[in-house]
Amino acid sequence: MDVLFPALREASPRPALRFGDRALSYRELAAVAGPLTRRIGGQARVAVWATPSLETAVAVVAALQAAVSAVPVNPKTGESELAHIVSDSAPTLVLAEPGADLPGPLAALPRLDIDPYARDGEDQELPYEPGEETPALIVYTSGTTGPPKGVVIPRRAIARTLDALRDAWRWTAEDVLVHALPLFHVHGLILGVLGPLRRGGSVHHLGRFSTEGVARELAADGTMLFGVPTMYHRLAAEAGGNPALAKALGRARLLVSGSAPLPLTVHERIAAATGRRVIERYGMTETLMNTSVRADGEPAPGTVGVPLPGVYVRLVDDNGQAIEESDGETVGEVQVRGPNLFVEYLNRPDATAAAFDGGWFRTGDMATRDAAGNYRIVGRKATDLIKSGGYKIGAGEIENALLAHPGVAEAAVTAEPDEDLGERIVAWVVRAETTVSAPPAAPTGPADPTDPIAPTAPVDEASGGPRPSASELVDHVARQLAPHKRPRVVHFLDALPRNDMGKILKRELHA
Ligand code: MCA
Ligand code: AMP
Repeated sequence: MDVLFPALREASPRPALRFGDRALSYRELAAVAGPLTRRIGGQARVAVWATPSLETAVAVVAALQAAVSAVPVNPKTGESELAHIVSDSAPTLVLAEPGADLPGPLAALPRLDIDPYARDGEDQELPYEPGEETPALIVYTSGTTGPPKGVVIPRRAIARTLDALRDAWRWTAEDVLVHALPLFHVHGLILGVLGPLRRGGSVHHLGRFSTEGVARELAADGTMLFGVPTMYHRLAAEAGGNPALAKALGRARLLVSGSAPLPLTVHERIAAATGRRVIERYGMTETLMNTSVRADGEPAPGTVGVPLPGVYVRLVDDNGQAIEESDGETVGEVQVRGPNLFVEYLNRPDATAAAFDGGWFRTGDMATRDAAGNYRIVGRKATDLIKSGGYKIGAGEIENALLAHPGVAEAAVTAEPDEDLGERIVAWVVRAETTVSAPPAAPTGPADPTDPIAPTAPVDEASGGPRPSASELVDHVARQLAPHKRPRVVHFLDALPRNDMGKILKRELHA
């Protein structure tokens, strides 16, 4: 296939990566990646401890150049989720920043520390570019039930998506992308790091999101900003009263939102404060990017724009028939075909087969299409998938984690609207009527006073012993899965509403 990162091969002196005050040009990146490819070449698969750092970017670039597939791991992943990811993906080596304290299953693997400034004597040539179907990344994503699935993403999907975005966004080597997204998902890693590198442009990563950081980088030389709606919500809330932030946002060539729907109110507040419109694009771990509002097109707030070049998108009704209407009203499931698609779910041929409808990938998203061809996402087929802060979270995985707590007899998880997060996770719990002891080493700190969860453990009337408090259950989920999967609200009930078959009636819970 063509070269994934031409500027890296040319060892251009132009700036490539910047994280805080640490930066690498393409020439420097090639000089550190070359020797690394030799050290990791031949590995079956590597895990990358994906902190928001220069080390992570270097590790992923080196793995891609070495044709070794990389599994980016959220450093906050909890015990049971990490055990699953490591046993499912079976990495033979872990790449991490020096000094990182790796937890159990990763600590047991051979480890290679990444020093972005290491110079291994003579410059090493980068190896030949591997074929386009070579798996590049395995990114874990949640489904409605069970543990997350590993999405096998080939080089072809990365190259084609990034080239389609070049066209839609007029993305060039002159662009300086600003972002603060995590580096273990498609948005932050593929679009946010590999995107600038494919163009020969540069990325400034903030390390962690803050409105001040965004204002500073856009006021300097940033030309584009990528964020999730929660970030734009926070920027919109502040831009009205912060002229420096409003001016910095107004200077940007392109403000792009994705991973979840951006409410119209946020679109309007940003436009009013900055004079600049946010554009939305729509994608998925399995499909990378499908549609976008074009930089050179009509603004279309509330829509995710038109299919990207090379991507086929259709709407399908409940009977499996393609919807021909482009009336902005008829709702169908979005199905996608094109070079942007993944190869398979790792070790899950059953799930892979079920995800396709004769070559079309079923996204599970429901949408309409208007006369101009713009898609509008109106919801999801499965109510058991939650999008909170731009993270996809399955109700089933949280229910399983809650049920694994000895103090929980029954559990159901739902979502409710949240101004900041889009959706917040709500847990409905029936506690076991027995005395429970807290799991070992449970740091049951006080609950956030702004969280509507009970701060203390009530006493079990039958046994007189403590029953798990809301904050204990919240910590338990954060510890087992990941902090962003923790319930924000916990309700305790005497019983869950069920139908005659024993199925939980989730709709009745919020009533
Ligand atoms: C809180 N924390 C805890 C607990 N409670 N830790 C342990 N136990 C607890 N009980 C910690 C958290 O780890 C975090 O730590 C801090 O408290 C605050 O957490 P939280 O409130 O959850 O987050 P936030 O700081 O408010 O973050 C909002 C955010 C974030 C920055 C918008 O949600 C975010 O980065 N979202 C991006 C999601 C994303 O990239 N999605 C892309 C996937 P600390 O402060 O140390 O972190 S979708 C995709 O890729 C597709 C293809 C697409 O279309 O884009
Ligand atoms: P993930 O599996 O984490 O990659 O998330 C993919 C899902 O995020 C999609 O199936 C959509 O439900 C949602 N999504 C991504 N971008 C948008 C957007 N611009 N508007 C609405 N939903 C989006």
